[in-house]
Amino acid sequence: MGDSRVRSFPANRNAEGLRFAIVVARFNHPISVRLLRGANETLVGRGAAPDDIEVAWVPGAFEIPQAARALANTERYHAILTLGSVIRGGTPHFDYVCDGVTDGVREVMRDTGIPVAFGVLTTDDVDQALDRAGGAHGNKGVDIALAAIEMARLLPAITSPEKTLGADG
Ligand code: INI
Repeated sequence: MGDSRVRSFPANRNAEGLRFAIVVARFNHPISVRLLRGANETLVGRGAAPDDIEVAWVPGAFEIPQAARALANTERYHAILTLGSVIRGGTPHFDYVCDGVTDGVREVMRDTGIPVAFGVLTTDDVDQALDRAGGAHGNKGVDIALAAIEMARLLPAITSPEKTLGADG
């Protein structure tokens, strides 16, 4: 966009040849499966081979960072996706789980350098979560699959620009 003398890295959302791990929380399972379907369909729709997508289920959102770190440390994946939903109850528990998963995912990304897309819904009620899991407000699984692909393409483009394809190439 704009001045052609300015170097830019165009968004590339082609997932061909990329490997992904998806960590998904079983808590609020009906929401999780909708998010997972959206993420999977988007990765495959963008060219990822189904064999190059691995899914790790964990009990709840609080466990997501630990599994994401273990997966990142294998160095088998170009990006990791995290999916789940935390729904506000009548106690401060919601805040602790939200803090744990957001801080934890950020730390995994910082410590490993591997993109970790954040797809954990944090909502006041189930309806808000359903709206964002294939309902009125789209599907967060789709959004974060695109973010994961884009980041998996961007990082090598920054470090080895000579080997990089153009936008969506
Ligand atoms: N885990 C979630 O993924 N979503 C929630 O809404 C939730 N609530 O409400 O408690 C939740 N709790 C479980 C937590 O993530 C851990 O699995 C548990 O504390 C064991 O470590």
